[in-house]
Amino acid sequence: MYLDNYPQKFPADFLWGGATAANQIEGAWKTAGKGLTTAEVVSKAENRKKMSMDQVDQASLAAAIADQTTTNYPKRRGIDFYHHYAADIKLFAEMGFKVFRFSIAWSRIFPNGDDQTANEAGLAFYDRVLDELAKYQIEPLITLSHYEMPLALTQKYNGWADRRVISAFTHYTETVFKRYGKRVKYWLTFNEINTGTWGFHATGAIDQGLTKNEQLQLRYQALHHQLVASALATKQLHQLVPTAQMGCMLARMQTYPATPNPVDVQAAQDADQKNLFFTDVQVRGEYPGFMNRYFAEQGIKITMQPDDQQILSENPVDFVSFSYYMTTVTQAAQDGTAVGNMATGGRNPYLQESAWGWQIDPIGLRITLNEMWDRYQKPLFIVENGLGAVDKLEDGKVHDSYRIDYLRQHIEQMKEAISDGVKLLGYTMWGPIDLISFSTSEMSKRYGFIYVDQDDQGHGSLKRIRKDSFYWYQKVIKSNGEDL
Ligand code: BGP
Repeated sequence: MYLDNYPQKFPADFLWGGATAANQIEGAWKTAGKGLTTAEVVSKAENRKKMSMDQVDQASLAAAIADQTTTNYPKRRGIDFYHHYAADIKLFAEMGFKVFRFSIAWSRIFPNGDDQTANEAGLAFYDRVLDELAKYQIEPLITLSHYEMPLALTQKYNGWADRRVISAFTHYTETVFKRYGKRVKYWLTFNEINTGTWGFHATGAIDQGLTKNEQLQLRYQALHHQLVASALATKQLHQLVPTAQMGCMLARMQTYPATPNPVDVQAAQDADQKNLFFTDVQVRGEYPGFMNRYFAEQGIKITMQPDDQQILSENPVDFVSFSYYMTTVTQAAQDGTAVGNMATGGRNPYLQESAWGWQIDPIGLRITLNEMWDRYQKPLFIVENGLGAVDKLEDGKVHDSYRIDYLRQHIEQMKEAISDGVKLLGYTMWGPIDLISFSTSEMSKRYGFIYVDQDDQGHGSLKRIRKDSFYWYQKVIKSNGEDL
């Protein structure tokens, strides 16, 4: 017998689809009893030139808490998916979607995050969304928390910085598992959990005014609470719905060493480990040694309750999901620390970049898939990937060949990785319908196959228009990735 066989096609049950988040599409920010979220009060546009994104976010969040004055209008409007969901899902079905990733707004279910009873009108909205998906046999993939937190919990507890938020979260997750569990097989806990080290958006914890070390202390402690909450939600799901599967979600950014100099290679490995730390805990169930060393060296002390370690080790996730937009380059600095790691992004002369400076690296996706599979041996799911671009609407059409090129190249590399032996469950490209950008809060950074007639100021008919890429993706799904 010879070993002369390897997969050369996408598996027949491969899940093709698209991904969104509540605060970037829904709108209807105070409809049917919904509470405010942090995402709806941070104000991105102002002061951007003077401050970093995180500083702007934190300053406006602090102001909103003090006097409720700041407003993120685009996030409050979204693309009004709340009222267009049926027509939008019909368009996804027309493309042949097998899966649709969306998030539940916690504050639609519990307006203050920790209310005793759930808001029935909020629960009913997601019932309607699920009904619509079922109509077209589109599998839902639900993110429990995507870059937002009920504002009341930030006011009361400073978000995930406080351990008490864990029980508020698990009350919420228990409620939605009980309500939707029978109809939803795939779940994710926290979107891009690692970005909690970058700023408040993922933790809902304000830390402006603290020293760098104090900030790190607060952020990693908040993240510890999220890791425990994630494990507890996984436990609940497995108990309540044994057939369902829980995934973790990482903003994966492979980083290359700037040169073959071992100090650069080591610095790149170090940056990579800090990125993979989160999935390491969620898959392997314990803090990796390199982080214990890092915490000790930085004077960071993670407070754990006696059974935290057991909770983490007994409840690993079932699959590993991640977003993939770019790779970066890391170089060792004179003092041994890394320069140009994930957060700061070193330039790679071999790669082109998007209009927003995101380095486009399809081969990096194959490398990433191989490394993640090798490290975890758990099924992988690419739950975000795509090109943010300014589209031109001409005579009612959008000729977005640049988007098709980007996606085609990435899908080709996914296929290579499958041939390499990687187990890949599916692919939900980011923003199948144009939505509000996370980083800019603008409409004009578009990802979609479907154009939405709305400008940055919120003017427009909200009409949905199929772009050229719409028909292309339809063909890709129909041929199960053969006709690219
Ligand atoms: C990811 C987020 C998404 C999304 C995407 C694109 O980090 O999970 O919410 O928005 O990035 O980013 P942006 O909208 O800033 O272009």
